[in-house]
Amino acid sequence: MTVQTIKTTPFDGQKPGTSGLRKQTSTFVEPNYLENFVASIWVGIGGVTGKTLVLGGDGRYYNKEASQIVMKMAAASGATKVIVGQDGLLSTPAASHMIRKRKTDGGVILSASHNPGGPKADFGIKFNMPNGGPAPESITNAIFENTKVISEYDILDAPDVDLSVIGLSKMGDMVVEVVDPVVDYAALMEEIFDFAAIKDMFAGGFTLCFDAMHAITGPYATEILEKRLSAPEGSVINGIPLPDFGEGHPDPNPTWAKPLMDLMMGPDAPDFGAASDGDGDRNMIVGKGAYVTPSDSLAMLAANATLVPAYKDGLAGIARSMPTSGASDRVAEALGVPAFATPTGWKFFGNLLDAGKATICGEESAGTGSNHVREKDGLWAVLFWLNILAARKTSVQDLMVDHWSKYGRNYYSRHDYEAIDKPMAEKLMDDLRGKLADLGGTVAGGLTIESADDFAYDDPVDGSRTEKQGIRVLFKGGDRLVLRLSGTGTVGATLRVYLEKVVTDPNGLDMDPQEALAPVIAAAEELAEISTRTGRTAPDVIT
Ligand code: VG1
Ligand code: CO
Repeated sequence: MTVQTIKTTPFDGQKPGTSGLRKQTSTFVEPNYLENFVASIWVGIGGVTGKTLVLGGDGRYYNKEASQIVMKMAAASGATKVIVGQDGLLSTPAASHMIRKRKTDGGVILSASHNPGGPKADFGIKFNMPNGGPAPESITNAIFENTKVISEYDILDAPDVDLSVIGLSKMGDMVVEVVDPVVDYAALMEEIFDFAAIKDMFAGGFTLCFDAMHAITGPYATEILEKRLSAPEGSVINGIPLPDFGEGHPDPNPTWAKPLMDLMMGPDAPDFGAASDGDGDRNMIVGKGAYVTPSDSLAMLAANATLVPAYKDGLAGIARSMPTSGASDRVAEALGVPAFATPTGWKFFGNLLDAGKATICGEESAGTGSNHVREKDGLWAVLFWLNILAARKTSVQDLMVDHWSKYGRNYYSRHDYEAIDKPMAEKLMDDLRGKLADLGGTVAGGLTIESADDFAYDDPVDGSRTEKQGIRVLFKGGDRLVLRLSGTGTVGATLRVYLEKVVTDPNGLDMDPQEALAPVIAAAEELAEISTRTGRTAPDVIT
């Protein structure tokens, strides 16, 4: 087995986005495309000589082939060991846990998360640090810089390792340990939650439907919900991971998880519904006839956290991404703990978690997590909800109503305009940015603007500053509009418009969210001319 040094030339656009590098699969399979990026990861993290890495992916098309390439490149560059999930599988939270538990030097996750999979869809890769969290911008920038100048990379000329068999083998001098992807993660969940109480609730007839959307969470959900917690067999649907996710779009929101939404809003709804995304780090929570917005879910988990054994002593703080609604801020205030607002993407929560400043974090895009790992965690959120329902012996609907009556309600929605022309989208943002300074005191959609800015984040732990993280328009009375461009899309640009209205009047807690938000929606149109510029009459996705 010899190390081959392969000559290569840079590819344009290998800049990691919100969560790693995501491109169309057809791009990733081009000769040297993945290899250039992997070699640049090695450079960005200061080399892999003597290091132990975790490797796993969400099972999408090209996962297996890419796993072999990553291992051969790690071996060629002197890595000591790679711990890899059986068949190359690991959910993102399980990978984060594995990195931490085994005290490794980080890990490579092969996933494009909620983006569809298959030869005609998307693929992705990201690096997580020894703390288990996504590489911060200092590292992703270093990786990107190397992709621009790369001229060669090393790869071992070796046969593939059989990833279907659990156990130890070697690739050159490097040890390959194939591990069960589920066991350690399931054990961690048992440590965090009151499994006995949840099990009793199922024994008492509580029903659930978990839609794994043919993505990575299936094996985890089946093991934990059906086997360990004795939820009735069949509670997990679409539980077998498929390379193309059954041609679905594994994004757990009311648009893409429509069959589950229809079930939950219909006469035969079980007590609880949930779905997860491609790589298992997101969650959608639905009660019987009651959809929980992710921003509300974060607030409700935080407000009830002491019912969960792992958080019984309370929370150090609550962190949310800036576009996420302020519902959790009011819980933090009531609990007397700090509230943080970070840019979109989980990489910004890591420092707060590591420093012990925050215990629970969440994003409006259906990501919630805690200091148990350094990623968002879909199944963890589901178990958190189940633990709360078991402890409070209540329904999702009643818990929501109770929460709003105590804290008020943040009506919230996100409107996405997908695959729009990129230069046009950038001009829309630039033009709006240019107007920000003059918006204070003016009226849009009948609402008076209090202030407007382009969000910049000063990390309270390492002092780094991240700019241009979304345009915020704050209206008098607390309503809010946020616009930003997605950093995970692979075709054109995706414009995300985040809408929020706060109501504390007890008589105003039962409105239809889109109706409640109508003035903010009108303001968005007036300020950013979305329909005129995009030519779209309606968003592609409404969450
Ligand atoms: C989206 C979400 C963001 C999330 C990111 C990765 O990013 O908005 O909240 O952290 O996806 O999630 P963007 O840049 O497209 O808005 V995952 O589960 O797709 O890795
Ligand atoms: Co994901």
